[in-house]
Amino acid sequence: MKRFRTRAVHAGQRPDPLTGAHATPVYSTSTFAYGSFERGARLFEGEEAGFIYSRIGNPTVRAFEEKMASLEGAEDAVAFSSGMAAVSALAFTLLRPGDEVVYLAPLYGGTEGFFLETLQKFGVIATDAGDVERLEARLSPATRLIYLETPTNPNLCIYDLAEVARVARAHGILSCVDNTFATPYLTRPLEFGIDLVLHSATKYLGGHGDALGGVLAGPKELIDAVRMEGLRHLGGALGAFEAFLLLRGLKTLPLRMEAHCAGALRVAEYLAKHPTVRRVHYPGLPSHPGHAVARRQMQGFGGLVSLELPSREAAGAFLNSLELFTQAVSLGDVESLATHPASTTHQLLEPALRERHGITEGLVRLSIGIEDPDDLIADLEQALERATATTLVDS
Ligand code: 4LM
Repeated sequence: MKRFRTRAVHAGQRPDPLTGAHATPVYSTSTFAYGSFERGARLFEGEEAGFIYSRIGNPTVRAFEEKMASLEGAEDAVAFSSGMAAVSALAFTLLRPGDEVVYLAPLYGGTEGFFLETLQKFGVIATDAGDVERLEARLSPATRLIYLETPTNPNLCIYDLAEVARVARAHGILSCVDNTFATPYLTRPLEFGIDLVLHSATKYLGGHGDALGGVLAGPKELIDAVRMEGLRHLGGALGAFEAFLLLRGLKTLPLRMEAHCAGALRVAEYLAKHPTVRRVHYPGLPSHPGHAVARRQMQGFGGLVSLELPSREAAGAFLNSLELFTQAVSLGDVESLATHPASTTHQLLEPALRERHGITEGLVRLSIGIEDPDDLIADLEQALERATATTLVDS
């Protein structure tokens, strides 16, 4: 098998058989002519492989799925219109009333909200196991799925994938890791024995903040099941143009991730020395509680850095003073972004739940882009100066 950087460029893509087009064309078509009554019947029976209708398969989207399967080391992958479409398709395919999802918090606020509110309406229970040490004890006969992120959104906890996989396998329970923050360049969960890996492709996979997408990768049998139920019936299909943008983004994933990781480490080291910053969360800092595990399971520590300022007001003053960072949700773009999770990405969670997950009012999440780290640090420096002035006035 070719190495990762080579697969990022080539996997899933070949010259267009009809025209020889070198870049995978945007197959902007809803439906595909099957040519004859007999072939139509064979396609629908699954006796012959071929495209039928773009909600369940499209050549541009298929190239993206094949590239992602290759990068994650999975048998197959299925793409969606967003990360949340992937999460909901997975859940509605695998779970039945009475089943339980055990998850390791925190998660992206939308995912935890979906687990606690939407799934509950369909009789599925979602339980936060708290940490890996307590995971095994929290499983019940109804547990059907173990779900986690690592590093976690927004405060970058690290979970031990080998240990999660061991527990899941010992109990015959499926495990799924949302690998959005790490990307397959830094961590490939399936190599640790995890069953399924999910992404918001909107983030690092696309990398340029111009496309929404999601993807799920894993064993062919499970991917087929999710495609034929969760994708076909819920309908969250990835568009061909978005697939084209994601394919283009993926070619430079390794190069971008190197720049994100190098920049984030510089920023984290700078912030860790700043007197106004109460705490820095970055798995690349030796002081991070998950540093040793991160060293084992990541080939770089990622592009997200979170910092705790003394108060919500200080966080607001800091964010309003940033000039190079854009105040916006989302992450993984070439441009640096900054947000206040408690009032944005995790705002829907009950304050007590946020508190329990360590999503404090002073927490700010930075997505470090690929700009020159010296310019980013200069911007943080001037913004921290203004936040410090606010803090002094407050106290
Ligand atoms: C954000 N995140 O945090 P779509 N999984 C993870 C995520 O961070 C997200 C999703 C899934 C943010 C969006 C506003 C770890 C999203 C959901 O947004 O549906 O592609 O992915 O800023």
